[in-house]
Amino acid sequence: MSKILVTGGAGFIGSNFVHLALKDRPDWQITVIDKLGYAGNKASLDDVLDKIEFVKADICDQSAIDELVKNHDHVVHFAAESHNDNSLHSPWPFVESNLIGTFRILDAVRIHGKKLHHISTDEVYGDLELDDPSKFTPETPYNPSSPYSSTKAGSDLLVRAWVRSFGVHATISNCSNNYGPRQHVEKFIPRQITEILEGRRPKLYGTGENVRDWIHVDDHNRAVIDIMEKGKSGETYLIGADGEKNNKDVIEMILENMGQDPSAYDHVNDRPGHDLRYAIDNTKLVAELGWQPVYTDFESGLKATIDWYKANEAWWRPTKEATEAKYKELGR
Ligand code: NAD
Ligand code: TDX
Repeated sequence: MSKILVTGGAGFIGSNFVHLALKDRPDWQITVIDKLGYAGNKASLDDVLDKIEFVKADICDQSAIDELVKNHDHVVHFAAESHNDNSLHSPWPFVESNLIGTFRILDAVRIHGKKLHHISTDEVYGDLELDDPSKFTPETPYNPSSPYSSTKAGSDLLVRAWVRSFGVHATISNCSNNYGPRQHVEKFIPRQITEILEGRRPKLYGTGENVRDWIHVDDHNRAVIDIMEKGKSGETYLIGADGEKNNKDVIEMILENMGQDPSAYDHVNDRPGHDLRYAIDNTKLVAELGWQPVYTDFESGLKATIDWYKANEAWWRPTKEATEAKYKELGR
């Protein structure tokens, strides 16, 4: 029986990880720590609360983290401030959770001799040109653009230093853009779906030529489990499922799928410093760990995601108004 501590387990990817792990690894004993910030939603775990332990606490709280890490075998660290747009007008929570919080976890893992898997993003590599045929590899130099991605890059470097200097057992994964159920309505795909459900038009930043490499959240989390079980300490694994699409095409697909005119969207103010393109080379993950994505058809994964938001209005409704009020201030 492995005792797994999941940080940020009330967020989008963390809550989907808990659901998947309960199904695929019934011998794991799972504890979630989450501060239930604006993006944390305990309702994402409502149906499994009797199967896990839930602790409402901040990962920056040294004594809470020390006590929890001491009593577990493996920490999987999802907790972070995760939205680029927020990081552009209030960067401090990103420095706090992503850097100081990761430091607290690393130090507890070092002191108690436990294992860590650190969840990171492809955004640490910066962006690629639209016409560049190359993709990010584990050797691509770090070149983050936003306060969000720079604090994630810093957290990765802390992990690498704790492995090298203190012999901590840790792995890192850098994944591309996730989609699926239980994603906060501030993010691109859920925002557009819920705008349409509200009878409003989707909002495309700038020209919409920007490319994201979409992966279903369950494919990401299956790779995380593979890395936790088979990954080598000190190694970085890139997770992506060859899902490159530009934002304009995705908005049109959402509109069509929801029975609307595919051109019925608005262009709004662009994001300052907006990364052009992300693309992941997943060769190492596939060759060394034998991982393969299950959701290879983006349109059917997107349709299932749209259906989830249609069926779960009670989940997203409480956060929708405040999210759109924030965007209105930014002209987006
Ligand atoms: P999210 O914002 O939906 O969830 C983050 C969770 O962490 C929330 O529940 C929040 O309450 C919690 N949290 C934040 N700061 C905390 C703190 N100081 N103490 C305790 N809990 C705290 O984000 P997400 O999209 O699920 O992302 C999870 C992780 O995956 C992040 O590390 C992110 O950088 C990474 N990631 C996300 C994507 C993506 O497409 N969403 C892609 C690659 C990597
Ligand atoms: O309303 C919108 N209109 C729009 O055109 C929103 C919210 C976004 N966009 C664009 C900006 C991006 O090019 O869509 C793209 C995706 O935007 P986000 O969902 O904000 O994601 P992104 O900035 O690419 O970052 C995401 O993927 C990497 C996650 O939020 C990060 O946590 C992860 O590290």
